[in-house]
Amino acid sequence: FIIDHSLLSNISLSMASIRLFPYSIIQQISSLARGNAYKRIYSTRATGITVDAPESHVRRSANYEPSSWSFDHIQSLSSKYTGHDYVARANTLKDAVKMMIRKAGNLLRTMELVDELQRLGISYLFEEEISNLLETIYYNYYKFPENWNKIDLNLKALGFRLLRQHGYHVPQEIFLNFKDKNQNRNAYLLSDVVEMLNVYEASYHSFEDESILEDARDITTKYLKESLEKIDGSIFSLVSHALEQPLHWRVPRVESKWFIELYEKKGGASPTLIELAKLDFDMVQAIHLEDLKHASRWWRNTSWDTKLTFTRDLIVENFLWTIGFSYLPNFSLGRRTITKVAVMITTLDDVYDVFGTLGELEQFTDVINRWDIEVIEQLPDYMKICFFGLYNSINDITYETLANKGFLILPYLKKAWADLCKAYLVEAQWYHRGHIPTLNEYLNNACVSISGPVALMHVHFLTSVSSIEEIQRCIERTENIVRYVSLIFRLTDDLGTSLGEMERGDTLKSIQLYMRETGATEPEARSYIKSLIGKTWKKLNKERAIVNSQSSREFIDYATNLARMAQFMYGEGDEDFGLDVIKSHVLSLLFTPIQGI
Ligand code: 0FV
Ligand code: MN
Ligand code: MN
Ligand code: MN
Ligand code: MN
Repeated sequence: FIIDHSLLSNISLSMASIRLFPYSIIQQISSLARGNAYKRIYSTRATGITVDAPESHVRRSANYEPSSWSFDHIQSLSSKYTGHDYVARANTLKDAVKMMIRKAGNLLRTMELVDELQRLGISYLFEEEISNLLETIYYNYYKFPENWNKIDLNLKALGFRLLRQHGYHVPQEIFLNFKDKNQNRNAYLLSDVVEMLNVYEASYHSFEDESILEDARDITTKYLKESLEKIDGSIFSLVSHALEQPLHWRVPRVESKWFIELYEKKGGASPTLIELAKLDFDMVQAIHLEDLKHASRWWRNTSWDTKLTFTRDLIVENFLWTIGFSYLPNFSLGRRTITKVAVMITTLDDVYDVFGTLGELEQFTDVINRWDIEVIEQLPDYMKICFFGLYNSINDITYETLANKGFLILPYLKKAWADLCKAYLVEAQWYHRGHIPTLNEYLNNACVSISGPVALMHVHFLTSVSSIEEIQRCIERTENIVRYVSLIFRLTDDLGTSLGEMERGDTLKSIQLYMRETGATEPEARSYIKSLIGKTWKKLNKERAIVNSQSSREFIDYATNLARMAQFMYGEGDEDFGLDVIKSHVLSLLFTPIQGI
């Protein structure tokens, strides 16, 4: 049992906070009655008093590591890839690529070019060209089944994926008979592997009831696994990368970094595309650094790192999440805001999971609900710091939106934060009272406590949509999307963090609950949770197709990216958030330009 002495000296968490709770006696009795193993001695250096603490007064510690990057280090970061010369060079290259798009010639080369631009992370520079192209291609080849015989399987697959990505409906029947034709395929011609790879990637855009695509996924997965023995070079890298995780599940910025390096090594790549992709990567990274520095100054101003030392100090890691939502230059305010949001989420989460006593948490939740600065007097000092910091930051965000866009978002934000804290409290009550929920009961609450809904509520107001009526409509229509994304987020978080959480003491998470309910072993439970993630992706795909309106597209893409980012941050689910793996991603995505310093 570890007491954080630095906290005790920073904010005087005296015995007064314990005396505030008249019902602590009752809890002491009930915890004794349960023979509670968590009863510990609670001693404060500040007062030197030692008391026999009831369960609810045991302050746990997560023993989080200190931040890997100091404030001064973050503020000292800079990139040379800014300024007129780089912009001018990028513009010249952009014109050259526009010419390439116009002159691509045949359908296959055109589609491959669109795919490459996307994977290189520069398709956003050619949005209009690409959307015109896809529209023409859709009406000429994919919309009408009588035209399907004009294109071969590889083209069907490539087009199917690109068109579904962009919100066009191409039915699964375009792959009718695929299964029969591929029963005995055993040649490993390069063109075959490419074709099977494209069908494989297409199959991840399926909805729940699309069995043709389901079969296509099984067949291509098997084929590609076997092909690994027979292929090498860049096609080997492409196939093994795809088998690790399909393109549809990958975080765009991370994928681009990987793909640019592969594309350069691959023979026959366009030097213009390579140069533009690298230059753009580095120029965009320069923008990210400024966003990070901004967020880090906010973090310094909250003083939370010194006042609330029990919490995670993860400003850089939290910033990395926001690059997952969107890396585009026009999402700067979004990254700055979401970094603050993510920091406040992780801090509140630690208050509820690790540091707060149940009585304190009930009071805190009440204050959040009332959203009233007048009533914080009753809170312990560390919670005053916490609530006041949150209150100020949310008001700042609200004010910024009011001044720039002319509408008042406070009611939406207040509700989203209150819902989050209510869900946190439910988990704290389960834990402290020893209640074990059913998996379903848990998931209903855990889809909120994972913070997807609150983060995405903020994102609604950070897109380029400037009409409050349209945003309002988007909020209503994307409720299911938010729910599915949050479920994927929750399940991947549980795969990645629940072992540490069980050691520290926490409510049982999805894996442990599934094991309890079914008698499954841990590996079985993990594989069940992974299958649930796959199923949820299909629901999400369907919902993306249903909601499909121009003004919600941006939000839907950011939301989908949150699911992707969760899968990226937690890896295969055996690593913990904030560890060395993430450190290496920070260095590679954030601190190191592709073309060198
Ligand atoms: C989860 O932590 C956590 F803090 C996340 C996912 C932070 C990032 C948030 C956003 C980018 C919006 P933890 O595993 O402690 O959460 P639970 O809910 O399991 O306590
Ligand atoms: Mn929690
Ligand atoms: Mn937690
Ligand atoms: Mn927890
Ligand atoms: Mn967790």
